[in-house]
Amino acid sequence: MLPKKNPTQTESWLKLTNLFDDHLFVHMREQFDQDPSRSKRYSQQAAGLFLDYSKNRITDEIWQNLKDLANELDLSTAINAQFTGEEINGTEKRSVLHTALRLPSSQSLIHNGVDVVPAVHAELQHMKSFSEKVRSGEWKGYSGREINTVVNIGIGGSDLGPVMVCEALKPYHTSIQPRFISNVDGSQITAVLSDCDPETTLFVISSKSFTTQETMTNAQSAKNWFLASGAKHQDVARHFVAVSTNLEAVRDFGIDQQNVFQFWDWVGGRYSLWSAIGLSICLVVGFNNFEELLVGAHEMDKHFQQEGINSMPTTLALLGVWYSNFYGAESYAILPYNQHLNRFAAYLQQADMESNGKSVDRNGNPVHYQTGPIIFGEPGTNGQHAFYQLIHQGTKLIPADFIVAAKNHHGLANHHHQLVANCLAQTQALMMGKTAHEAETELKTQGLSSEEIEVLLPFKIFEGNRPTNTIVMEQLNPKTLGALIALYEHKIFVQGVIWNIYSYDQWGVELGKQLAKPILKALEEDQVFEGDASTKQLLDLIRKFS
Ligand code: G6Q
Repeated sequence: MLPKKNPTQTESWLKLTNLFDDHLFVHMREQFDQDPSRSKRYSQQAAGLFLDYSKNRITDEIWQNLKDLANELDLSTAINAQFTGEEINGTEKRSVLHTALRLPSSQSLIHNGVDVVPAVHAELQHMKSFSEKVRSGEWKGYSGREINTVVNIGIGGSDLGPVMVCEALKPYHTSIQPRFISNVDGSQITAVLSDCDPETTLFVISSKSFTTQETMTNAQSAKNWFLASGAKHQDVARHFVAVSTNLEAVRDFGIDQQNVFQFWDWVGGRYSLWSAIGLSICLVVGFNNFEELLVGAHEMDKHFQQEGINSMPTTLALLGVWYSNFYGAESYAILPYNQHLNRFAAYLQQADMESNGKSVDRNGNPVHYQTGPIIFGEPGTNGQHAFYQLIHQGTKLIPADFIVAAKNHHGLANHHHQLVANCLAQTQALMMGKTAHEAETELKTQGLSSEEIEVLLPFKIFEGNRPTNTIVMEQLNPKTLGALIALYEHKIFVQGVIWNIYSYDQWGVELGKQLAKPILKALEEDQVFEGDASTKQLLDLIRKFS
């Protein structure tokens, strides 16, 4: 079981509070000047990723106390509880074993008396043989043509992972185009289907529960579209497959039992891309690349399990705690300098905010400290021309992770040099800032008069001392991507352990779903809505206009 200690009641928390007061005015720039070994000391490597965390507001003493905090809160026990399949999702009474999906077939993991690894690998084999048939053209559509488009229909955890990975691995795409339908807004399915040919399109209906309103509505509309094209009911089996834990509901939808890919209730939705939910990834990049993704994640799992408090995920987690709980930072930027990672921040928004957006602790008490931050981000260099101004000179402290690969897939060296230079320059600027003296010298060099300089100077100063981490990999490939995703998964877990919250439930998404039912009924049946005056007014207005 997970420990249930209030972090603010620990000795280390108290020490960190005092250290925070003592170090409030220490500037990283001075720390770098005084200690040239700082970058080496605050760097680490794991699973093909290099992390430089030296541009953070830490000293050796602060760092040691942050680790002591993790120790006092029994992080090692918690890691062991997760990896061995204890029911750490306490409110849903479930184990959390996405790490088991990445175990090699030679290993075993006993869950409720059964080794889960053979079942995991049997399903991987199922995904392999199916994806190879489709990719080789052996699997044909109803008119005898090969499949060239895969449409994943799913939402939340059954969408964001596959979308993000398919985007990230674009250089590994071959003949099959991925498309995604998630929103119940009919404009998405209309746009996607307008580009698809029913004879060459395969639909993957991805839904753990197979009851999610959006997915079921989209799946039914896709089936109607398919049948309206002239296909017959018996052709559905060649164009629709399902990924689910609810086999009965899949059968009721009319999908061939042979074409159902399974997973288990110990795989949380937002941690499910490693399971059969990754089928669309397999179809698009090939099974070997999907396997490499698992290998990279497993390497990070081993590192995390072995190194625990000294691991890279714990480093990121502790730095996040330092800024959230002591500096009061409320947000966190994910800034990949890689266009292929353009959905990475959106993916982490779900992984992090749905996991750690909690305000009740594991004892059922309200928490009186910050928990999960607001995650946002866009790829560099685009973000530089948009929201970076606030990170550099705004009133808020926004810790940020910069992610960059040394090699590219496109071969345009001048583009890549500019990309890398910008990434490194941003972290340097955020750390160093620009002093009044430097700004004044610069303005003088530009030939400004002393009166002009006096007016302009306050705007030209950068305080600096803004914390960043930089994650470097040789190349963004399936293996490093797997390691990168697992890095953040474990970071989120460590923070949940420290904040004494349950990271693997999501009760907060339920209320809106419940309240949508009577509104939908009122809309569909043109009935009077019994509810609050504002909602009633809005509903009446929409009905009047429609
Ligand atoms: C993730 C959540 C949620 C879920 C979707 C889709 O952790 O549980 O985002 O993935 O609601 O659920 P289904 O896969 O059951 O359709």
